[in-house]
Amino acid sequence: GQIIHLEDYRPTDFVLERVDLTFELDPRETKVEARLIFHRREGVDASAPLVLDGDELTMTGLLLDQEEIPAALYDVADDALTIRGLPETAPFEITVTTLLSPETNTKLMGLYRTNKVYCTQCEAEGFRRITYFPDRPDVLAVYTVNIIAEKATAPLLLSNGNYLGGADMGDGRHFAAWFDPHPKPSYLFALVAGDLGVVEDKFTTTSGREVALKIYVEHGKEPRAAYAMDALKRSMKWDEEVFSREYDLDIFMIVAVSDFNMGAMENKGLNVFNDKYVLADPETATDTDYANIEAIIAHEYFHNWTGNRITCRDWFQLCLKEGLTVYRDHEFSADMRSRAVKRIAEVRHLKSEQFPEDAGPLAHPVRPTQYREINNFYTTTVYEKGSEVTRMIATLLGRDLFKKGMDLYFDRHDGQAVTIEDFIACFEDASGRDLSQFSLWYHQAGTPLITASGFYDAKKQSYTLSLEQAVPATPGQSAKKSMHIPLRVGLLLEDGSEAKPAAVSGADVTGDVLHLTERKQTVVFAGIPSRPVPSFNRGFSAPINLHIEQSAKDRALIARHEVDLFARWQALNAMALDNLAKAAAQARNGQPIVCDEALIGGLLAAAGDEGLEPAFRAQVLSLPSEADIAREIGRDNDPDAIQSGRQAILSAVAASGKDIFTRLLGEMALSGPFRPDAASAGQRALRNAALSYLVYGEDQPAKAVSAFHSANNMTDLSQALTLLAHRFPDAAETLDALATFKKRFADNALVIDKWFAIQATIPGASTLERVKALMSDPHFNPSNPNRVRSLVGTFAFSNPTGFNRADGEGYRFLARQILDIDPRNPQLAARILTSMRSWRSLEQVRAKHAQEALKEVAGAANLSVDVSDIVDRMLS
Ligand code: HT7
Ligand code: ZN
Repeated sequence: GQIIHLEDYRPTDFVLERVDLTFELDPRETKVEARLIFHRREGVDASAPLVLDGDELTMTGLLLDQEEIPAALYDVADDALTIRGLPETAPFEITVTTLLSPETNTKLMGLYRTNKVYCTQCEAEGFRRITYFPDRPDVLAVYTVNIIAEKATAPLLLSNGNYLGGADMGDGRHFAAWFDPHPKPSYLFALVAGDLGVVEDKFTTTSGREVALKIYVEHGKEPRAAYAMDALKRSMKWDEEVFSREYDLDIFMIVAVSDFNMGAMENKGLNVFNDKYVLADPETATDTDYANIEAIIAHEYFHNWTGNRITCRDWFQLCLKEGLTVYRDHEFSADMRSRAVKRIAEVRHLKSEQFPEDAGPLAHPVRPTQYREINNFYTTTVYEKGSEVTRMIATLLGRDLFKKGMDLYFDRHDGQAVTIEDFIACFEDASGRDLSQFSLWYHQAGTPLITASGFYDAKKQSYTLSLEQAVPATPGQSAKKSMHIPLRVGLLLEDGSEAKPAAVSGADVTGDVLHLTERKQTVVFAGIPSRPVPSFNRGFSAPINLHIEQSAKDRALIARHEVDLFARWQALNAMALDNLAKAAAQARNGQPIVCDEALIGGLLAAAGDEGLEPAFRAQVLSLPSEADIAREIGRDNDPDAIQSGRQAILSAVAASGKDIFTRLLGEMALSGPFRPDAASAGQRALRNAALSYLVYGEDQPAKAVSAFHSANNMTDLSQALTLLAHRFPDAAETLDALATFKKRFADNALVIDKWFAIQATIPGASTLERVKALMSDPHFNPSNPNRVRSLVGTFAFSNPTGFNRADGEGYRFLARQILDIDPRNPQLAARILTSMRSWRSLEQVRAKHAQEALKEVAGAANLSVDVSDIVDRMLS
């Protein structure tokens, strides 16, 4: 596990021209023949050897232009094949033969088997587990792939690009050939072979080309792929309309598999998906599942241009494709659904996942400059903060110039492997703006904190905002420069109308965007008739923390009158967070917990406001989570006190809002067949939010039991089960409902995952024993990433009181799990371990236990680089 540095980047000595692969598939002994045509790059020393990457390979043949290479001219090490004595200028062909065992490949990288299906995962460095290869994203080549397999078990043989043809081999085997005309890096290679069902459709591009669409799923599950297909067609159309991007092959395929380390993979023309993000029907999928499927189908499809046609020069540039593609999928979902509600959900996610990462030991820049294990950099910072940085470019430039910059990017760099600097240059060239200070967003880690205070001068009719920015120190970066922060601000007058300043000085302003560029800035708004209430960071225009003293009354004014719906939610959320942090302190000190009347008033007013869409009202009612409260408090956290405080606030809101909630239960009821659209989902969300308060307001499970029995879709059913399990964990009704649910969905692993997750998040110390018991359930499979994430991952990430037990047993349990998973699947182990990234903000007894558990992991023998990288950074 050496450290790789960005500054060490050099192009390869040899240029790869073409790749010809032949796979003879077998569960234990797959033979791969790779024919690679290279030439020495101009100017490269004639004695320079060819060095190819490898990982856990068995090589059985090595030829140069079809002649065996003498042993003296090559070396095979664990991770590399080095060949000397190669032609000085002429192109040459290297043929490497390797043997693989897909069935025993438990890392799910390279070629592996899942439910009898052969499948590959090559990003980031999985191709080197298939053959020796220059396995880096700046090596682009055209691939031909021949697949040979048993006809009976693998009637379907798929790879990237267009289908060339196939034939029966007469010996029980058959073959198929695929050709991908678009030069691509090895990480986008894919092969799938097996026996699967298919859903087919067509899409005609703007220029009139017909594309065959195919989604492959396990036999019998075809009807559950209909929504994914619909989302795919909408994504294709949207990318044409909004980004002028057309699809570029005759066929686009998606394969759903049940063992997968991440959500999905954008292999050229052959996306491979975790089946969780393909399969949906009303009986088994929640509204959240539908929304995720839509977003991830879109995300992977959008990669065809942002990632595949234009790819990354090296893995430091990961945000070039990921941040940009997340931005694109966010915009897509905003157009498909409610923009404001989508933005609220995005910001909630960003704050609960990325902000803690940026504030802890794993903080790193959106464009890092060093790594030990690239798999550990598929982070929320690269993805979600990377998306926010792209969004800020759009905010700075405005819609038209942003589009012009994107068009220039596609034009200038199609077919290339490029850097963030190349990307930024397109926006500078398209707009004539200087984005050098703005670029710090890519290079400085840590969430900037803006401290603001306002002063109104009635005599001068002017309003002065004093603003100060600070970027916290992060690992490896102690001193930070001032950033260019585009902060959207509105000034609301008493009657709720927006002040229109006669002049603004002290900062550049475009529309309602204040451009903060200095550490301290004093901005004066002239011509303000009365004391205004500032509404900061409308639409969450910048991913920052804001510190401002604002009264509940002022926040309530924003919540009632802001034209920006996001800002309305933000005001209520801030009000709630203040109150919840206070409640935690009161609980910890044994004081009575006080719920602010303004908060209750604000929440209930929004809940009952029929002028607002139900999904928005549901977002308002969903209080900040225990993790959000811990983040707000920042240090010396006691999860039990946070939970008690939150519980008390919830009960107070429940008591005051009983009538409204009861009314909403009836008003938001839906009739007719289930529809997964955003409006229906919003009604279900508001109804379930109301139900949740009603259940928390009572001592009896009757309402939850009745909701459980009357539910006719998975959203309502799983919500009811969650309420029962979390509020009445030991009631006979709960045991009964859990058993009924399990029996009904015993043959659907994705639904059983919900059953695991609901139980793993039951608050309190005794859940650890429950989780341990569930690990012996026949439905649990320690080798399947979805099962492990649902039970162990959900417990560690999403059960603050259960996991952070004061006696440290939760941490010790996790340490043992990590050491158990690591030898099989290091990526999965490393990811789940990041659940402990905020351990330093716990109170000292828990923090000490957490540190000891981490040390236990760090000290274990034979740790993977993945886990040792994470644990070392967390302890340093
Ligand atoms: N680009 C994909 C990343 C991915 C991945 C990375 C490491 C190991 C396994 C993986 N599977 C997928 C997913 C995406 O962002 O679209
Ligand atoms: Zn992606």
